[in-house]
Amino acid sequence: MATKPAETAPENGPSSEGVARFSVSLPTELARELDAMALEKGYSNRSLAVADMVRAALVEHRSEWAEEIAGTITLLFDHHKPRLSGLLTELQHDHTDLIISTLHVHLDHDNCLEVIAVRGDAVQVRALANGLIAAKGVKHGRLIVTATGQDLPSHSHSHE
Ligand code: NI
Repeated sequence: MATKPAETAPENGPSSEGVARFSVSLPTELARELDAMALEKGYSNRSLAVADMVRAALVEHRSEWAEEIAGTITLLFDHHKPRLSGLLTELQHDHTDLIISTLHVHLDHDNCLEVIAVRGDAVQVRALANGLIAAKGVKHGRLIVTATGQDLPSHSHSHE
């Protein structure tokens, strides 16, 4: 059962800068692993790590019902595969309304890496991603969905 999150504070409003403190009970081993992971990932404290994990969970939860999503489609493919490059290009030319930018990297003699930034109607973005990823010859593909950023509380710094 997906419930819509409560209204958030006005963007960059003073209340969005506040800090809520609460205690969480975790099994000892889980807490130890959390601290080890936070350290390995370079967080200066446990709270920052947990806050990022909460944001990631919120993005995933909201993207399940969001009408508009943004993200990247990452594709790894062999450009020697007959008609694959042409097909991928054609699919992208048919969806210029969803595609913000495409980065193409010639990884080595055979392999190409393409990272496609997308934003738009969730159903259309997912359909485009599925079409690209399912194309014969694509070795690996993923759609990473992020929030559009408009309703997600951030770190205390803001991007003006
Ligand atoms: Ni290439």
